Amino acid sequence: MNAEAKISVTPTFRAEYGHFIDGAWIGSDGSKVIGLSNPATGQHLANIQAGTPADVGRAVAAAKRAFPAWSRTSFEERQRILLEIAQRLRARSGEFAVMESLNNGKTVHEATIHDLPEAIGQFEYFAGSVWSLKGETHNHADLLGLVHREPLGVVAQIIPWNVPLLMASMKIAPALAAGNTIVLKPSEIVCLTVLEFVAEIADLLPPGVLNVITGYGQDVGEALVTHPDIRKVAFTGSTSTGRKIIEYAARNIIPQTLELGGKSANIICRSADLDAAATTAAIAMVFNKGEVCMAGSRLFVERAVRDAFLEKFVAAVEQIRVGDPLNEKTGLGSLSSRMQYDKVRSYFDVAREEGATILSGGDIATDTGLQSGFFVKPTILTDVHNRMRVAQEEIFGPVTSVITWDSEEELLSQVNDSLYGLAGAVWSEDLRQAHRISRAMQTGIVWINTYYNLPRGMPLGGYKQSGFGRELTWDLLREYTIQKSVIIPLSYSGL
Ligand code: TXE
Repeated sequence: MNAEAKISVTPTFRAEYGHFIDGAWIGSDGSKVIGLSNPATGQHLANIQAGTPADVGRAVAAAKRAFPAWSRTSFEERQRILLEIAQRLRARSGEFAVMESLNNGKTVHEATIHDLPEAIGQFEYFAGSVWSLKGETHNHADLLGLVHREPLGVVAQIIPWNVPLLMASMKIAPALAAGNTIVLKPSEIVCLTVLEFVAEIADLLPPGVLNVITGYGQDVGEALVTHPDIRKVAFTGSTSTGRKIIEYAARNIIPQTLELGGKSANIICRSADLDAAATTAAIAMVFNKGEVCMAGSRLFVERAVRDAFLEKFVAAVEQIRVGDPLNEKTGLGSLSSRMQYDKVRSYFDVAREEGATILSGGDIATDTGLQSGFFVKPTILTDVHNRMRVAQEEIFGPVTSVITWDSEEELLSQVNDSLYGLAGAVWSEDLRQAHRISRAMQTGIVWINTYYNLPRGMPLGGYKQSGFGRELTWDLLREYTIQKSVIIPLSYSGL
């Protein structure tokens, strides 16, 4: 291994985190802890609280108390605080990138060039959004209508383990901008950066405005979402847990924003720039170890260019170095947990049983230079048809199924034959064809001749079982506010 490429930043974080409630760190009602560890080495990092419904009750009560004052803060004040949060993150971004890598197993390079700038960007972007909360006027001949946008109250936010700091930022920034108070539950598997981030910004917010409860989903999730004082839930995670969230939300009829799984199609047409398409398809497959809801996990290649494309694609994938996430030359780090490791490996067996050919990878990676860790080789499956489990189910690892197509009609029926519809791409130098295909794809994002390129403000969200609601955009403030119509006749009408 290249020792000189190893990152030298040593982050500062605590040995144990409490729940963050009403501006203070407190132990759990149940006094049990959960260990956070480094999936690449097995090293213990910190302990967090295994929360209980009673802890949830305390956090919601604190957020409810803080709401009236926070909802009345001026736009200037909210903007100033959001920008200051961004500034605090920027000042420690090197440390946070290493912490994210340590706890999640992603490469420090990805955390540095993606997770941190994007997380900072969320606070800067939504700092500007406060000025969009200005409401509407309706000028009728003898009547004035006003439409106010009011914050909802206490919102519940539940996030996963794959990009924790960015997910927390995507949830916290718009909710605060809109004037809500928050109870956030990060993943019990990876949340070191989320907790250290909250510790870093604690003094910037009045007590109770942002509260964090840690613990297992089944222990605190239902208590949180069904609490009678919660006015909205925002969730990112699996489709099966998303279904439960909808059931919980139904009890008190609260709105939901759900960002769930995906099985995105990356489509290669005969006119594509094959070099660019192959290099990018490799990134679409291994970025964040494939633990991304938008990963390019179904690769539809037109038969005429199949062999030429695959040669370039295999070459690009086999160049990727699997190993120590802290080494700046590493392209693919450790999967986040034993759960993901077992899941991804089980799909290698499924692929074999279903008759797919493993063109590259299909195994654990042992030559990483580390003694332990959840490392798998980037894996290309061919001889796949779209109805196979490997093409239908979210594997959430660096695994791509290659499906060959002949006609656009047959292509689109397969692309859209999926429970999911989050993202996808089409590679074609024929712009008419690219637009035609992009319009027909039942998916929330379509990239043309690029992948994972999401400029600030463009909405992210799904079709079908990938969820509903759109994040990353000012429009999200609509989901964090409620409209009130005020009607004023300009002369006495008797009605
Ligand atoms: O997800 P869960 P898991 C997919 C991916 C992955 C699979 C399983 O395919 O392999 O889901 O991952 C909380 N009430 N995605 O089991 O359970 C949980 O504590 C309330 C895609 O980790 O959805 C965590 O904070 N909350 C996805 C969060 O839900 C509950 C990202 C996500 O965990 C709960 C992650 C309950 N009953 C996984 N049960 C994406 N869209 O990017 C769990 N949680």
